[in-house]
Amino acid sequence: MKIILMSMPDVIPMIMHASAFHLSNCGIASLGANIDAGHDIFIVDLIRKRRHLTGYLRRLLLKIRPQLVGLSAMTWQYETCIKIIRFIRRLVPEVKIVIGGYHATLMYEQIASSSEAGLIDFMVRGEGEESFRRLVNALEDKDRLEDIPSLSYKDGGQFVHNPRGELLDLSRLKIPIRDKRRLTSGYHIVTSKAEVMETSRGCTRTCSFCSMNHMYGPTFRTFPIERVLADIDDIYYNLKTRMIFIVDDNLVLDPQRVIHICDAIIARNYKGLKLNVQADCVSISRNEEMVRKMSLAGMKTIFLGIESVSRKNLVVSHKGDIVEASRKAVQICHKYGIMVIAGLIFGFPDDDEADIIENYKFMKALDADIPYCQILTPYPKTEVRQQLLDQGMVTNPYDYKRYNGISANVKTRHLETEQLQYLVWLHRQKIFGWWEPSKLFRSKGGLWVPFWTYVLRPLLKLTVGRRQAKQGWEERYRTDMKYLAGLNEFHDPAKNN
Ligand code: B12
Repeated sequence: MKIILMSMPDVIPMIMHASAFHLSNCGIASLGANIDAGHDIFIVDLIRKRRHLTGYLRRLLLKIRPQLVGLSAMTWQYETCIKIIRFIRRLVPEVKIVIGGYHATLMYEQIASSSEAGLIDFMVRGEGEESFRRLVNALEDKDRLEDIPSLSYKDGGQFVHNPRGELLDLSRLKIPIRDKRRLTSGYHIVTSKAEVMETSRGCTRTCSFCSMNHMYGPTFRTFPIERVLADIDDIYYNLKTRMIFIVDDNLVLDPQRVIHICDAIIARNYKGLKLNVQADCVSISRNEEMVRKMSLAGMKTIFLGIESVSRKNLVVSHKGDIVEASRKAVQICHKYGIMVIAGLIFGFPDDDEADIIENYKFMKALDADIPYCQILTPYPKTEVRQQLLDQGMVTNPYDYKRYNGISANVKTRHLETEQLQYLVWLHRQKIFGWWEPSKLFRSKGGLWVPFWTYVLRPLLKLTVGRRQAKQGWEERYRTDMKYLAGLNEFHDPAKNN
């Protein structure tokens, strides 16, 4: 059978620009790798085809003429996903369509009773490898749809939802597809070629804004060290890529495991390996020896979710008191030469302008290398969504396209949605200004740092700064928002084609 698996083209400006972070999708690459032999599988990350989406899709579909297309979408990408499905159906009407990923997992019941249900043949909820493998077999009459766990299929035109399956034994999964079966290329972080891999799945923390609970429950499973090394070998030797983004939600839940992995990586003596990971402040702040090993193993940046330093907000987000922990975590990371991307979330129900300023000032004083700021988003089925709905704080409950982490969909007791969006933008400009690379960044950031400091930043200051002096903050804000609003407005490929 000919199968195409696709991830969506929608992107937000990560760190500084919408083109800075273009990574492959680990989910579809793992699904494709784990079907049984005898099928032609193709992996396509549409983030790399954003500019020529319609033409690319047409050529791809007409050339391959797949029998099955699988699409992966987060909540905010679902609208684009549906547009693409319409187009696929028009070009290859006989094709079967399966969707999976976060939106299908969270919203399968709503999708099943929506007007789009007719466009979709199957949904896979949760971890997909085993259900997808069996679905492919069932389409060749080698398995039965009604026996496949976590699958939603149609019977008499209506979706039937099979019970969810057990979590998978990760030691049985093959490494993701990164060879010629992956038709898109050019994945990068800023100017470095980059690939993604996993060392674990799940997280036992209970952050109320996170969607992961519905994917894995509050569990944490790890891949065997040999598999982690096989993944690195594939990326390092076969793809000659040195930069790896480890997609684990929280790499450091088991510090002893991290030390074992680091020792194994150090023993392999990969030259120039650069690993980027996500971790929690508390584990980092309490495990200096682990951080030292992480640095020796090539870990260069850590994303730390600080979220908010206002005490009242930490109660809402279930983060515990991480103010001291975050200070200590940044200090330890810097001591071992690891850069910190620090995540902040604005828009908790009690936030006012003073809280926004306080949080930015805290972040500046923290000396984290890059601030990553989001606005509290009421993702479907999260605990925080229900709390915010109950308090009447969600101003956009259903236009999920705006659920991208940077658009305000809530208000607070002190700020209307538009004010919140504006003040988060304004104080970022005022407090951080044109980003100043930290001391560590200057010493480790390579050629990109002088390029930013001496070429790009002066240029931007001159052009944007001049425009702003003339037009004022509000006009510049409106220009930025217009850019954001248009970023993922793809031409509906099903229209006029
Ligand atoms: C790594 C990661 C990123 C990376 C991107 C990596 C990449 N390749 O693009 C970065 C840091 C850039 C990122 C950014 C964002 N992310 Co993010 N990210 C993750 C994270 C931590 C891991 C994703 C991953 O690779 N998992 C491993 C793979 C194997 O699992 P998977 O993708 O879930 O796929 C499995 C199943 O879902 C299923 N499946 C998936 N697709 C399909 C398709 C079919 C056909 C089938 C059958 C099955 C199936 O089977 C797969 C294999 O088991 C998740 C949280 C998590 N731990 O899952 C958040 C997560 C996906 N991100 C999220 C969000 C919101 C974002 C942002 C919008 C905002 C933000 N947080 O910054 C941006 C948008 C980025 C953009 N495109 O512009 C949310 C999505 C919530 C939602 N309800 O939609 C999550 C769940 C985090 C959360 N806390 O809730 N992210």
